[in-house]
Amino acid sequence: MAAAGLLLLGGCSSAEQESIKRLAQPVGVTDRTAGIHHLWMGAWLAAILVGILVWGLIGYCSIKFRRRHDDEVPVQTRYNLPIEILYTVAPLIMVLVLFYFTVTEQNKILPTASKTPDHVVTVVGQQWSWTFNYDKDPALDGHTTVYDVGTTALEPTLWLPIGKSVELKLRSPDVIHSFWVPAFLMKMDVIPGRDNHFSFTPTRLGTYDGHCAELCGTYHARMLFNVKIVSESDYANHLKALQRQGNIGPALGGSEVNQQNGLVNKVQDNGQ
Ligand SMILES: [Cu+2]
Repeated sequence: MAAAGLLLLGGCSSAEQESIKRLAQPVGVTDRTAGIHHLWMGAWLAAILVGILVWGLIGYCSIKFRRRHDDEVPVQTRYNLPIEILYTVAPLIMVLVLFYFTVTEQNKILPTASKTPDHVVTVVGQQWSWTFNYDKDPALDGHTTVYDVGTTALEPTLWLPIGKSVELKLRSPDVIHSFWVPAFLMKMDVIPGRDNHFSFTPTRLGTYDGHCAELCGTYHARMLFNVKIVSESDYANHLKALQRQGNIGPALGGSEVNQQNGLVNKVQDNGQ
């Protein structure tokens, strides 16, 4: 089986091989992702072991109790209490074990790194794009908030500096959205009236894609964005560029989306 596996891997590119080894999970890009990856691999391992056991039992039963020449019906066991208890308790144990590891991991991921993160970004999910407010960022002047914003036609980009702690505050002015960057290996709902937030430190340079993961209306599928993890100097330069462009916030209501760079939202164009 190992040889067959190797043969199968041999036919793939190195990127695909890496992906297969991670069981299709993207490479994590924050200081919180290693534990999530272990949880993912552990859950698969548990599922495979249970699968092998169940398939084994199915195979064993279908051979042992297959139809024979004598056509005799095997003993039919009904209302067997020990067996009933076994297949009630066994799944319960499985769920409890998975639940335990999930909650333990969640408790490690969610606490803020420190009381004063290096950068705070207020993420607004609005129908149907995103606004990223860099709150009074020390990389700028420490008291001006600037923002990036997108439209359904133009994906916005969230810029983050590598190696610095970041807190994302998630806000929605309309309906429930969900902030999902697959490379963060987690997502969190953006709920009107609720102050959801999470912290992390980006650990890998690059551009990663993001989505809204909660069906939020007609153009839900267009709520795409990018995350760019860059050097501290590139981050500071980007914030300065936003300031020069006049993207001075905070922009929390989602209405700024219609004024960005002279872009006018189609809905407004149509007078709707
Ligand atoms: Cu959405």
